[in-house]
Amino acid sequence: MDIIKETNLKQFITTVRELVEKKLDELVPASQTEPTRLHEAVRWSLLGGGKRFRPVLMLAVGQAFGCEPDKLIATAAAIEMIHTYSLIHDDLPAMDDDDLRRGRETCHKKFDEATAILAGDVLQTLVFQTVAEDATLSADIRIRLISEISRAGGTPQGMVAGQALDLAAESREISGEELENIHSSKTGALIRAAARCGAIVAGAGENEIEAVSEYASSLGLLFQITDDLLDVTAHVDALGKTPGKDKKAEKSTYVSLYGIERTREMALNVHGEALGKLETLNRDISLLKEIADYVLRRES
Ligand code: GRG
Repeated sequence: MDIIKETNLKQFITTVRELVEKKLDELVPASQTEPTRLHEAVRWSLLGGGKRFRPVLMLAVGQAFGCEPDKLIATAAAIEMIHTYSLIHDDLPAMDDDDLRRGRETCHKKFDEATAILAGDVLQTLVFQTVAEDATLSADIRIRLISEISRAGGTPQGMVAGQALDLAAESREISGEELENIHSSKTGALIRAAARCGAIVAGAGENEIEAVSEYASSLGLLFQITDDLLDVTAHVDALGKTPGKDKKAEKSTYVSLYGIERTREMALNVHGEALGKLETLNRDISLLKEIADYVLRRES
């Protein structure tokens, strides 16, 4: 498939969502596959909505470096799988204990806790199978992608450690620096990995990968800041998950530490930083700029 022609982000997002959802549907076992309850649960969480932000970012970075979607789509789907596994486990009673995700019942509510844990486990391992078996890529690239994604998951700088720090920080006030550190690992690591994987598949140089990485770090921070704002300002229908959860869990957030107005100013500053990091790239960065604008203004 050729480079996606749409330069408008809205159209690009629609096209990427279609591609990713088709790929995800192919990659996960059909609901009728035994054990059916497990596979129904995987499909319930994976194919039931979601912005597909990380795949959009990966394909937009790949496209900026001239790479066609065929080489990017399996890894983008894999990144959506690891993200979905984290959401399933995050919603469990032992963690955030939530009933609503992506506008419908969370996995453990629809099915049961054991099935939800196992559905997350299936998705986490399917991630690495998907990348390892992607015949459109060389073995070297596949190994590099597996390294990037696994680092974003389980290392001390990754998502799981970030989740542990986040849980440990509940019910106590933390510093702005601590908050940034939690989010850099919990949310930022996977967003960074999505962008880096796009650049790696596209054959970008090391300096370019670093610039993309820095852009994605700012984008991840912006994503979290707007998440905190939405938790206090958005309605449940737009959000598709329960708003007001942070306050209820006595979590420190950008809003609880700095108030709404200062948090909005921080969002603008971080947005500016993200754009600044793109300037060093001698590429068509229009979509990547639009993604930063979208994260700044998002309503869900
Ligand atoms: C349980 C290992 C483990 C990790 C959980 C990402 C995460 C770590 C928890 C999610 C908690 C949360 C609400 C974080 C705020 C930012 C964020 C990652 C939101 C969810 O991602 P979206 O908005 O969700 O991209 P969709 O549904 O659109 O894919």
